[in-house]
Amino acid sequence: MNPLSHVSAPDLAVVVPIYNEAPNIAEVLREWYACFERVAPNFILFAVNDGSTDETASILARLSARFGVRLRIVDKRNGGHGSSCREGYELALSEKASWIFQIDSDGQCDPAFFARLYSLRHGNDCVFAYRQTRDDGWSRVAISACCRALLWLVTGKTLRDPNVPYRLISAPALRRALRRIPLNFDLQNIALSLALARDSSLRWSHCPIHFRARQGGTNSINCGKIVGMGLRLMRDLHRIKTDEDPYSGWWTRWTRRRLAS
Ligand SMILES: Nc1nc2c(ncn2[C@@H]2O[C@H](COP(=O)(O)OP(=O)(O)OP(=O)(O)O)[C@@H](O)[C@H]2O)c(=O)[nH]1
Ligand SMILES: [Mg+2]
Repeated sequence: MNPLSHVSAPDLAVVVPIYNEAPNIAEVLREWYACFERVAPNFILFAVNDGSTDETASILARLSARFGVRLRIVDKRNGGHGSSCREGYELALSEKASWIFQIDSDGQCDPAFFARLYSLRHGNDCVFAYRQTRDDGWSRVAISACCRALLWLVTGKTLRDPNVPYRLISAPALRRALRRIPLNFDLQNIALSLALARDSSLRWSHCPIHFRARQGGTNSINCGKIVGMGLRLMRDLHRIKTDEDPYSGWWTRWTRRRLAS
């Protein structure tokens, strides 16, 4: 039986990708649960355990007993942040949630800003936070700048913080955008920002936040990994160019033109 069968379609579905976050996950879920219960009590939270090899799975199982049906634990093979978000997004849509909110699971996202961000949904389709101040170092600031430049190059638009893991999207906007993004695209959240920014029918709002440093555990994305991510992004763009699959959104056409010239 679907454990949520007695819960009405949620106003809010929260997607949390998790990989080896044993030092953080209990506190992150505790503080966010308290926040959602106050601000958006008809919510469900998808904790997407991305094949963690530490104690994350057993901690989540314990939390499941404490938090009940609003916590949905999803176990998957490790596929990275993008594939975890994508799986969570698809599940959120299948539960008919009105709004989908994504955060990370290492304690960098502070619930103190959520009430304000959530209140901005009225009359909007996308409410993205932007990191006005942040404690996670220059390399992360540089990554965000690269994402902003890429988005501008592809769409001609500037989003203040295209890779921010603090984003609220209406279900219809998310559904339309995901249709344009191949499942095997590695950096799903960057692709999602591109697809949303490109949709001229959407209304946007932005909300300043402070982004904390990772609360526990070790920094998992070093310079080598960042270069790898950049290379995979280029590979994905190339794959869109050469794929014979039926995907034929604006981005494929644009990329094909660019890579062919
Ligand atoms: N690194 C990594 N993170 C994943 C993976 N799957 C899901 N995640 C989650 O994705 C989020 C972002 O990863 P982080 O390692 O925090 O990336 P970051 O914020 O750039 O780097 P930090 O400074 O280490 O926090 C976290 O909530 C992870 O738990 C994966 O395969 N690898
Ligand atoms: Mg992080």
